[in-house]
Amino acid sequence: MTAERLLSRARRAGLGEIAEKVVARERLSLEDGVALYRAPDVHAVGELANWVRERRHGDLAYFNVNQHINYTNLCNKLCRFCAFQRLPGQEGAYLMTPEQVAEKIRAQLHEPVTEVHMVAGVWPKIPYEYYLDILRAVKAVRPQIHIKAFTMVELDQIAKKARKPLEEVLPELIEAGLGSVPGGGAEVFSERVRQETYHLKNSGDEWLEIARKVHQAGLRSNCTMLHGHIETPAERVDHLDRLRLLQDETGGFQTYIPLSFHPDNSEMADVPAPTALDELREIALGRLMLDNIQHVKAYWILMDVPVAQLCLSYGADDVDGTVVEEKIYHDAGATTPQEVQREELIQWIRDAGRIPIERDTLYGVV
Ligand code: V47
Repeated sequence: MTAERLLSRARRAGLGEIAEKVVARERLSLEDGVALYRAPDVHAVGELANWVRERRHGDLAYFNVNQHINYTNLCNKLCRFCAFQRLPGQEGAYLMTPEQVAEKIRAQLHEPVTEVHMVAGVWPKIPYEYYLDILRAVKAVRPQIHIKAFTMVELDQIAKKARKPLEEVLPELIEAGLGSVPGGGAEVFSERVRQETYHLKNSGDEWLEIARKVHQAGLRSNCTMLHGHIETPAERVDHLDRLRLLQDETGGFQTYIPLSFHPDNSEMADVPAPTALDELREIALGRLMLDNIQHVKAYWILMDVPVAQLCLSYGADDVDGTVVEEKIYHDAGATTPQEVQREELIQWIRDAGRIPIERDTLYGVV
């Protein structure tokens, strides 16, 4: 699409001034962000985001061959949106031993897996050594694999158990095999929302401070926002802006992933789930507001696959990976498969009109 057509389409949707900034590569303001959330024509918002996406990545769409391991569902944070957490003695509660984690890796040795994504609940009785042991257990079975593990919230707990500052703990985790950090646990930085739905979890400022330390230790991380529950458009824009400001400082975020709320089996089961149009808009807002983060991921596991395919024309350039055994979203009612074959993922991307590129965790082409 030419710039003229983009501008005239945006003007008809009342987004002319924002479109001019997009074309001129100017940073969008908080007011622009709220206007994009409130714009009735979501497709016009998507076209702006697609313009930015194609300017950065052309027709390329990234995926990887990965494996998820959720090593425990024991958690003391009691987030009201979460259906995965358990307390000891509750039905289904588990904590994998390092040997069980190793067994999960061994079970996929026949697949060309390049990454393990390892996150879990926060349980204070788990000793510091356990975290080092599960990293070493993975590397002992598959030395070449990249370990993307431990959200900022888990890292906070790990440092508490180590009784050392995070700055000293991170090099030890890296030595044991940690390669990068996933984006979870950020939820929405708004203190109002935190008090109502996850008051035991780190505050937004704390999450950002841990991410800063992670980046300063030389690790890349991802970042997320959990959307579609009780947060307002202004609170979402504030969240995106705070990610953008930290990125200006550290440059350590490589991918942004909006996570749409899945209400089933959670304490917030009465809150309606976001619609497909909400998911498309959220991807577009991420692409338009986060002008300094290279990638935007449509995590196919939490969307219907056709929605993830559409997201590739609404700002996303990545769909995550093959996954294998996902628990957090399937406990919360996701009906997508838990695993997909590499060839199927490639076909989904081709069917969406994009060129599939297999990447490793740090976006090296495989
Ligand atoms: O931290 C939990 C969220 C996150 C629900 O970095 C929920 O590449 C919606 O962060 N409805 C974990 N969201 C998943 C995550 C992630 C996923 C894929 C890729 C990457 C990456 C990161 O899921 C949690 C929390 O924010 N979450 N329960 C729920 N019911």
